[in-house]
Order: sequence, then C-alpha cells, then structure tokens
Amino acid sequence: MQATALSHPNIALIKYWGKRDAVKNLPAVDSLSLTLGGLWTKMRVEFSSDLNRDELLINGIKDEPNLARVSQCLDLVVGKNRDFGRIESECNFPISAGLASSSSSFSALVVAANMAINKESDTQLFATQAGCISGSAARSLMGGIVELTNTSNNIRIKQLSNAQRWPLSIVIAITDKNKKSISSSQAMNLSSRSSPFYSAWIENQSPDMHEARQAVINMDFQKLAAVSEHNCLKMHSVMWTTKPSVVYWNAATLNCMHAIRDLQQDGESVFFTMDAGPQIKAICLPENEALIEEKLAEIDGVVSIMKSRLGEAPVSDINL
Ligand code: 2P0
Repeated sequence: MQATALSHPNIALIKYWGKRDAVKNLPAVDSLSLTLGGLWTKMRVEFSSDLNRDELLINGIKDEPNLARVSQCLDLVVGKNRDFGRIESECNFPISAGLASSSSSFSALVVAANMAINKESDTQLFATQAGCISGSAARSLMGGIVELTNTSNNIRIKQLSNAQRWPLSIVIAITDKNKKSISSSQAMNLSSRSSPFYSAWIENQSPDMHEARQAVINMDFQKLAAVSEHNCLKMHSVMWTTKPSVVYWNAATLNCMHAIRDLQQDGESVFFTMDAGPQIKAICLPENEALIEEKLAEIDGVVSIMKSRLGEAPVSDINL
C-alpha cells in the first residue's frame, strides 16, 4: 500500500483563468502548456491501518495548511472509506510562488495514490482526478507540449509535441521567493465575479488556442511567441481589473518584460509569460538560452535564474 511518483510542473502559454464548474473544478477555458523538465515534485504515499489521520510532510516539515486538499485528493482516488495515508512530498523549486508547484504536486499525488492501490495506469482518468483538485495539474500528466480541452462534463488532455520533436528552453527569472499574496483559485473566482473583461477573456480563448496549436504543429516560433504573449497579457488584464485588483507583478517582472522585448528587437527568438506570481518565464530556442540567461540575470530585482527544457510525463516507482 505504498508508492512513489515524480512529476514535473507545467506553465501555460494559453492560460486557464476561471472555472465553469467550481464543484468539479472544471476550467472555463481550454489551455496549452509546456511541461518543465528538471523541476520536479516527488510524492510518496503510504496507506496504513495504524494511522488515525492523514499526515503530510513537505520537504521534511509537517504541513497542516495543505493537508485538507491532499486528503480530498486521496478521497477522490481511493474513496472516502480508506485507510489514512502518510504523504511525503519533496520539491526542488520554490512552492506557492507562481511556479506551478500545485501542478507537479497533485499530478504526482494522483499517480502515486493510484499505484499504491494497484490501479492500472490510465492517463485520462488520472488527468481528470488531478484536475478536480488543481486545474493546471491535469496538464502535467503528459510531457512536452500539452493541450487541455473541455468536453461536455469533463476535460481531455492531448500531447501536441513531445519533448524531442521541438526542443524549447525555458529560462525562469525568480524575482521574489515569497508565497503569493492570494491563491490563484481565490483570485480567479474574484475575477469571474468582478472583472468587466472576464466575459471577453472567455469569448476570445478559442482563436488563441487555434493559433497556438497551429504554431506548435508547424513549429512556428514567432507565431507561438505572439499568441502566447497576447494571451498572457489578456489574463493579467483580467486580474488587474478584478475588484479588489490582483497584481502579481513587481518592478523586476516589468523590467524583465522590457529586456525580452529589446532582445526581440535584436532578432532573438524569445518570448515571455507570467502566471499567478511575479516570476518571469522566457521561452527560447536552446541555442539562445545562454544569452537570455545572461541578460535576465543582470536585471535589478532578479534574485536567481532557473533553467528548464521540455520534460516528460510523470514516472512512478516504489523505489524512486
Ligand atoms: C495556468 N494558472 O493555466 C494558469 C495561469 C495560474 C495562471 O492554472 O484553482 O493552482 O487549483 O484549479 O491549478 C493556477 O493553477 O488552479 C493556474 P486551481 P491551479 O497555468
């Protein structure tokens, strides 16, 4: 009754912001993402009749705030009438700081919990289960470039490109390692109720998805760059016009954006995206990675740089 799984976070180029069903946690829009190799969360799950409650350790420290969501995930996978679980989570990057740690955490947890009860691997089912707990987690069930689409009362994920077919690099400029001020769940809920741009955001997602999908199929970097930046700025416009406003950026985030725009002017293949946090992700071709890293590291307020290439689907093994 124990298993371990390792999963990578993902960042969306065409973003998920808003829910069409809060109970099932179904997203209001389709999305498209990159799975980030090198960054990972490892989850070890052990069910035992000796335990009298679920227990969660994150990087060796007992954690209460995230326990309810973890228990909810185990109930969903195993059923409410289950043994309690001891969950040990290890993560090699900052958590709750806009680096999509919930995507790697809940995808790893779903895979490990299913393996612990000897369920056969079923990627779409695992994506549905992970997505119920964290919308972005569903996309981490596949590697490379992944799209998540809405079906009548579920979601579906599909790999548009594997990590080898179109290798992309992701340079992440960390501008603040602290936890974000408001969770994305809470913030998107506020946006749907109060931003005058929310309905326009929902209505205009399909053309962006179409354009991004075609760009991936044709490996057209400039097209993917243009539609990704546009979609990112639209999502942040919805956040900014939420009441009360949700502004995840800081001065360094904006300075990085300008630096990336300058690099584009110089003919470099690079574009930016930002999520529910102040970190900036620069997507580029592997041959440009060193230059982008150098330029971003020089910017005031950039605390550190992380680099990633497209990663693979989760792996599970009792001995991980
Ligand atoms: C995304 N984000 O598409 C967007 C962009 C953040 C900004 O998915 O409410 O923490 O738990 O389903 O999984 C935030 O992801 O949200 C998110 P919930 P989650 O990646």
